[in-house]
Amino acid sequence: MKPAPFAYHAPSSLAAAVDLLAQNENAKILAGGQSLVPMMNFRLAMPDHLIDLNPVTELDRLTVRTDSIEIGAMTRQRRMEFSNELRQACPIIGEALQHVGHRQTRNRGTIGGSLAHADPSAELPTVVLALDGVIEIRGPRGTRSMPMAEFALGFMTTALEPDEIMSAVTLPRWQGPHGYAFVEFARRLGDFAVAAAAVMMALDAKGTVTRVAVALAGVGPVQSRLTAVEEALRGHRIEPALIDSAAALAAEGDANEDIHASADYRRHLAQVLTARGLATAARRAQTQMKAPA
Ligand SMILES: Cc1cc2nc3c(=O)[nH]c(=O)nc-3n(C[C@@H](O)[C@H](O)[C@H](O)COP(=O)(O)OP(=O)(O)OC[C@H]3O[C@@H](n4cnc5c(N)ncnc54)[C@H](O)[C@@H]3O)c2cc1C
Repeated sequence: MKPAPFAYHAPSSLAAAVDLLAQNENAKILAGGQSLVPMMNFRLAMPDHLIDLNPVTELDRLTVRTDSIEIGAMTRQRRMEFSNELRQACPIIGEALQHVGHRQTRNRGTIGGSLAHADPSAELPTVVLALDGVIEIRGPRGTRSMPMAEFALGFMTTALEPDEIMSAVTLPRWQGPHGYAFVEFARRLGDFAVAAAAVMMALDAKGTVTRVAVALAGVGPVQSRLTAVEEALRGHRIEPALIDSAAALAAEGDANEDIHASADYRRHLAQVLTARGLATAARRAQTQMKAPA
């Protein structure tokens, strides 16, 4: 199918893109086009104006600092996947990207597009939520930022106003030895997750969980932080029985039901994937602690 007719704009700066978005009604931002273009082809999206961010080079940046990582909204998923600096600073991102679509979609797809599209099964928003990422937003009223936990409001809905553009995401870096894991169940390689879990974990010398973050995708209408699981782990020595009892809490609560999986099956996956993610993150944290400084 072909999209409905639209006017195409190619601004060369973020400021110009914000102006165009403010001036034109029923306008849409085009990033990698991997979700928007199929939706336009099916006429599920029919913007009158398409504002292409691809010429806005200031949005394509990846800066790894000692305490944080800043990623411009137009940074391609493939660039993130291949960045040695990012792999060393925050390997969970690369692990999650292995599950994001296909090589071809990652060549075009951007981090901003994935977060703004807000698919509840998408991997990158899950990782950004687990890492307490902060979203930077530019609009005609200036720049604002908000935690990822407040950015995704519901099924494919974000806190972006219609005249705002996501410009970057900042990820605070975990300091000291820690483990990570991104685990997913999908019907086929490259498909969206039926369910997925992102886990970060730090242990002390005795194996006690000092810090932990668990985020889940694909189960509810939006990615969620499993705070009950985190609380059950924090301050306790990590061992298989603790992982099992904490992961059981992931199965509590509502779950989506659709052609891919029943609600019960999704709850089961939530528990299994959380347990696997916790075990892998704990093992990696222990290995990190033994590694020579
Ligand atoms: C075959 C196939 C398989 C896929 N599998 C997966 C998968 O397993 N997991 C997954 O997460 N994704 C998957 N995707 C989608 C993924 O490839 C996209 O990269 C992602 O969903 C959107 O990113 P994009 O840069 O292509 O954004 P676009 O498609 O260009 O835009 C998506 C939406 O975000 C808005 N938007 C984009 N950038 C901004 C911005 N900076 N500010 C405000 N709004 C913005 C657009 O207006 C649009 O509404 C798949 C796609 C295909 C075609």
